[in-house]
Amino acid sequence: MRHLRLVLGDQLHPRLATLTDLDPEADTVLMVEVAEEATYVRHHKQKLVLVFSAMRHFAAELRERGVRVDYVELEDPGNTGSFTGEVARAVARHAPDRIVVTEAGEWRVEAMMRDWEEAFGLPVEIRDDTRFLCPRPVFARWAEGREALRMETFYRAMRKRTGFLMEGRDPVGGQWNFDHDNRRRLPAGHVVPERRRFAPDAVTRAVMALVARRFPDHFGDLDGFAWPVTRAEALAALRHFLDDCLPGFGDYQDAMRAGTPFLYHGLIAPALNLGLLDAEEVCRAAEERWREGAAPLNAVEGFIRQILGWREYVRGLYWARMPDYPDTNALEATRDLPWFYWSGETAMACLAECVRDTKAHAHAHHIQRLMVLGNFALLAGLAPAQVEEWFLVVYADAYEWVELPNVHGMALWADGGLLGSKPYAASGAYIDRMSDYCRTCAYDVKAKSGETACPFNYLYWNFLITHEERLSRNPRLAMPYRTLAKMAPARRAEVLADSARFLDNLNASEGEPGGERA
Ligand code: DLZ
Ligand code: SF4
Repeated sequence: MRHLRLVLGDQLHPRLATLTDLDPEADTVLMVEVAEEATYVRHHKQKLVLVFSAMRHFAAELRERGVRVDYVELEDPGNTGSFTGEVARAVARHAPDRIVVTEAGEWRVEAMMRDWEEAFGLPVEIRDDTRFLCPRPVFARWAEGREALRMETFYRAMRKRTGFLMEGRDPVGGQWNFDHDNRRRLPAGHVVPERRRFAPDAVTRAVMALVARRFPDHFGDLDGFAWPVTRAEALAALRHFLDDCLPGFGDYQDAMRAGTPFLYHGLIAPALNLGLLDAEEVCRAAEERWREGAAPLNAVEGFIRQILGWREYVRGLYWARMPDYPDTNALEATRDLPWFYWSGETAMACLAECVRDTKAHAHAHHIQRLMVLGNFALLAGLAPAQVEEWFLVVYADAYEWVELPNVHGMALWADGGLLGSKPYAASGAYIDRMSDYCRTCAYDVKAKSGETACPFNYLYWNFLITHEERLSRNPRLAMPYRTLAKMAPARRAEVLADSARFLDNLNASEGEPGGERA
């Protein structure tokens, strides 16, 4: 039997299901750089470099292990530019008996794979992606018959299923969740660990030149690329996180500071989502640190909840609800994405800073994404599809399976509460509490109304007023709605007027204080 084994750009794992029973004498591994994947959304330049460079390194490592790899580069003559076109050409070259793949990360790509059996007249075996800890059918069984799919319930089931941080049937430390310990602001003068940078080697530099030449109009800076592109580098990044960041990760997980985008965050998501690391090994490594006494439980539990809980949960939900999941728009949000999401040109210091970080590094951490960029999109009623595309484009770790539930469900509540029990709406006070952004802002975070007031302040109440009918009965919003009920009519009118003025100007003068552009 001659197998053609296709490995996708986000499947670069040494024990990938596609490769387990590989016969080096008979089989060929196919890897293809295709224009369609690079342009179906206009990915950040660093994300393109990351994927192509990691693919080239992975192919070289397979060859060193004696595997025959047919690798098609983006600019190879005859490259058709699509997965289906390249598999067709490879079938003609190798005349395999069967095609073997692992299920795709994105519904769009898996739909292509499902057509191949008929298109090529060959058996196409689509294997389970064993890099995840919750197989799709297990999630589907868990989700069956549940009206709301709450992550906390899923997470506890996953702790029991895998035994991470468990003592028999009970969670270690007597508690499932230590999140309330994880909300500290960064003290002034606190020194955070240096980011571990991986200098581009010759392969990465060649890809950087390719990306600069072929995708000059894509968002993001190329210079400063420092992501791990091999498994060895990814393991070094993981070790750096465990040694230097994990002990402080819990306490400062939600903190933000201008000019300091990385803080105690792992920066391993891009490697994890490419397959250079896997979920089980990172959870195991973090748990070991706690058992050795090298990291506190709140940090380790917080980290494991992100991977074993949240990451597996959003993937399960994505597959359980696709392809219809993005079609809902529960809050009827239709406003166009403002230009400053690309340019960073806004007088709102928090948004400008988060866009700057994103542009420079293809990275922002979860609170920047959720509570600044996502929160603004929610409060301003930006159209979900536009916001979703933005998040998919700009982050090095973003693939649709992880981006869509996070943005559509968590940040924008566009699914009407399937994923989150309430919209994550917050006023400027939250951003001020968790960051130092407001200190340099042209707006006044303490002011509630008028041209110089922090827009988050009136947009927050405007949001609650606009969606009163839909949201006021939500028990998790009882408190703000009680406050709203007591709001004087004149104050309500002021909130609505400030918001209308700001939103009407969003894409013109951007509603800056005094109407000037930043
Ligand atoms: C993201 C990406 C990019 C930019 N390019 C390629 C590519 O040329 N070849 C490839 O195999 N994969 C690429 N990827 C990753 C795929 O888009 C990824 O496999 C799907 O998004 C998830 O199913
Ligand atoms: Fe952001 Fe408002 Fe603070 Fe300015 S004042 S940084 S707009 S939260």
